Amino acid sequence: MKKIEMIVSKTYEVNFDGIVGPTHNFSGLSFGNVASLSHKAGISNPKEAALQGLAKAKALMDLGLYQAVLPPQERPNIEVLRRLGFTGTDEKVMADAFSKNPEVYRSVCSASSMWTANAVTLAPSADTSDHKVHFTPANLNNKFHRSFEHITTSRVLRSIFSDPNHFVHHPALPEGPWFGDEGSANHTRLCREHSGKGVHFFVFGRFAFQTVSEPKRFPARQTFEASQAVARLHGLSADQVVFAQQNPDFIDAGVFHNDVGAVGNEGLYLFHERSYVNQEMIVEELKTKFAKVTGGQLNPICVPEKTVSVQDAIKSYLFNSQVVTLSSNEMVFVAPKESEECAAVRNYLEVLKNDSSNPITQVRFLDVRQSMSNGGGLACLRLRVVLNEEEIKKVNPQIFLSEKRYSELCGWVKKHYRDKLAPDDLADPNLLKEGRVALDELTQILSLGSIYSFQK
Ligand code: SUG
Repeated sequence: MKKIEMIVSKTYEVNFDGIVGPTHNFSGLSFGNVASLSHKAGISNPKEAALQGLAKAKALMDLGLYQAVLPPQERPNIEVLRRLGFTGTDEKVMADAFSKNPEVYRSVCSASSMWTANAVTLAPSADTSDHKVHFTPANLNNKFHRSFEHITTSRVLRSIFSDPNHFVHHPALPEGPWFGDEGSANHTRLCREHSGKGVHFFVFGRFAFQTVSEPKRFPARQTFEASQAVARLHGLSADQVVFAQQNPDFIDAGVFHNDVGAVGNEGLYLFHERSYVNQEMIVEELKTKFAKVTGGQLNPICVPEKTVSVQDAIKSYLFNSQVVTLSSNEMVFVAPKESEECAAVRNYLEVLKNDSSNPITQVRFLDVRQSMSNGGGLACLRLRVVLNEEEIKKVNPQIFLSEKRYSELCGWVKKHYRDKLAPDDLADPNLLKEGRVALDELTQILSLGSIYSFQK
C-alpha cells in the first residue's frame, strides 16, 4: 500500500496589539466602566501609554509568541464632527465643537481603538464552513466615542488581511441598540490546540427583543441577537457554539465585558463564580460541545467569591490577563501589575500556578497602568487571530513585531507623542497636526498604504 504523507501546516495564535494613539486621554466616557469614570478629567501621558503597550507586546514576543500590531485611528475625528454639522476649516470645526458641544468633542478625541479586543470577532479557517478566516468588525454602538471605530477598523483589517482566497470581511452589524456588538471581548474560542477545531463561546448582556433580566445600574452592551448574527455570518454550526448571558449583577458591579470576568486559552477556561445566568448548565454545555468538537476535555476553573471577590476581580483585573501557551505546551498567566498588588489575587495566582491539574506553570506581571486607568487591561489591548502558516504568509509582514520593529516603533512614539495631555489640551489645533504627521510616518513604517482619510 502506498504511504500517504500528510503535510500538516502549523497554526499559531497571533496577538495583534493596538498601538495607543497620540490623543490617549481620560474623559470618563464609558458609563459602566468603573476605572474610566473614576479617572475622568485626569492628566494622561500618551507617550508612556504607548510605550507601556509596546513593552507589553514585546514581553509576549520574548516568550516566543507571534506578535503583531494594529495602528491607532486618527483623532480628533473631524469627519464625524462634519457629519454633525460643524463646518469650515479643520481648526474651526475643532474650536466650534469644543466650545459648543464639549461632550461630543471629547468623544471624537478618544484613543479607544487601542483596545483591539473590541475591534472585531473572528473565526479561524479550521472552524468555518468555507475554510476561510472570517472577520466581523464590532459596531460598539453602546458608546458614542466607540461607535465610529469600525469604519477605520474595517479598512485596516482589509488592508492587512487582503487575500480573498483566505480572508472574508463582513460589514459591522446594523446600527442601533438591537445589535450591540463588542467584538472579541465577549467571545472566546476554546480548543484542544490552536490548529484543531474549536468551540465558540459567545457572551451577551441582554436580549434585544425580549424583556428578560437586565442590569439595573449599568448598560449591557452586547445583545444575544448580535452574538447570534456573528455566529451565523461566520458559518459556525450549532455544535460549535455556546451562548451565555452575563449575570446582570456582575455587569452592575462593573464587569462591562466578559473579558473583565473570565479568560480562556485552548482548553482552559477561568471564570468567576458570579459570571453567568444558569452557570452550571452553561459549563455543562461547554464541556459537552468541547468533547464533541475537539475530542478532548475542557478544564473549566471557577474562582469562588470567597477566594476572590467580585470587587477584587474588578480592581485587580485578574481575568483581563493573557493566558498563553509556550512551545513546551506549558501555559503562562500574564497579569497586570494591579493583580500583584491585590493580596487575595496574588495568593490565588500562586495556588493556580502550583496546582498540577492545570497547565499554568508561570505567572508574570506587567505594567499597563495608563490603559488600566481607562478600564483597559492586558487582554483588552490585544486581538487574538488564529492563523496557519499559509495564512501568515498572506499577511502584510511589516505588522509583525521583531526586535527591529519594536525599536523603530518606540523611536516613533518618542519622537511624536506628548507626555502630558490635560482635558483642555484636546482643543489644541496642533494636536491634530502632530497626529497626522505621526500617523503618516507610521503607515510607512508598517507599509499600510493610505488607510487614513487625511491621506486621500
Ligand atoms: O470601552 N474604555 C474602554 C475600555 C475597553 C476595555 N476593553 C475590553 N474589556 N476588552 C471601554 O469602556 C474609556 C475612555 C475614556 O473614558 O476616556 C474607554 O473607552
